[in-house]
Amino acid sequence: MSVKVFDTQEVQDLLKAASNLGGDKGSARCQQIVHRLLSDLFKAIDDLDITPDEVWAGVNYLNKLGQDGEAALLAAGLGLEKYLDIRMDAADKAAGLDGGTPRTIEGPLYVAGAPVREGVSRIDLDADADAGPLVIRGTVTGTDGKPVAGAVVECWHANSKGFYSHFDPTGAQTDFNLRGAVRTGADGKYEFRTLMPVGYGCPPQGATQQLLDGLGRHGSRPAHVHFFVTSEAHRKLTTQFNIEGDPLIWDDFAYATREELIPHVVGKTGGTALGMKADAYQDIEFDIVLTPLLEGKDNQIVHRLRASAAA
Ligand code: MBD
Ligand code: FE
Repeated sequence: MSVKVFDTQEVQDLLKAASNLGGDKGSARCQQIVHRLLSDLFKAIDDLDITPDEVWAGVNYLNKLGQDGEAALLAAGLGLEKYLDIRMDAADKAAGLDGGTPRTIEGPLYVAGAPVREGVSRIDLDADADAGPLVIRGTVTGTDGKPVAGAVVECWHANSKGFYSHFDPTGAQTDFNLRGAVRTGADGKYEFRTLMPVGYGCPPQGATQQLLDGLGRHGSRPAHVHFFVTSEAHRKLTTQFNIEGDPLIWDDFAYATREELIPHVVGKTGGTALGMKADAYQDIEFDIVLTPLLEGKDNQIVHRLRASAAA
């Protein structure tokens, strides 16, 4: 069947009616976006001769996606979240803002509410026999190189199974295991005492992996650590680093890897004195450079639904 109906008056009228384009109730922005997205979908159905069976498979897929609570996970896996970063990078460049630590995607697994400590926080609250000790530390500066006092550095990462607390299907972790927040002092320094993470994999029976299977793609990420860094006089930074040496570093299903975000991992001793679970530990120095407000405003604040818990 290679009929083409998209450009007919009937279909164009249908699109306008369905989105209530130009209507006096509802939101003009909502109407505009729905009209455009629905038009693009209708056009794709015409162009690719997408069959009724395929359309209903897609509609059903959306139900499963919602049931599984994986819409934000799929957004990461399809590169939508990366695309937003590419656009924000371009906007920064156009505004002449550069020199900060590169952003990379937040992902769907942040939990708000970690207790804020001064300078250093031990965040491995639950035992994890398969994970070795890790210190993550660095200095927060501005693009002028001066330490930033009063910055809040939040981090979160997976355990030795690649699971995040609060979202762990095994129920093995308390809410803020491997999640922390520290406030910098005058020296701008922060430090987390924690355990080495392992890379994440999408739930094998979930909607995201189902689609990835159809594309012949894997659903895994290299081991990584997420950060939010906030400071009154700077823009909020959302970033991550990868664990050097992970074989998936340049094969991340969520496309978050950036060359500047692969700090060295250095073996050290003296962990016992730091309260770590063993004397030999891995050390990652990750300095963070924040960018100034743009005309007095933080244009990097992203509003999205996020989990939260009470510490
Ligand atoms: C993760 O840990 C993650 O960071 C992203 C982006 C998607 C799924 C799991
Ligand atoms: Fe993650």
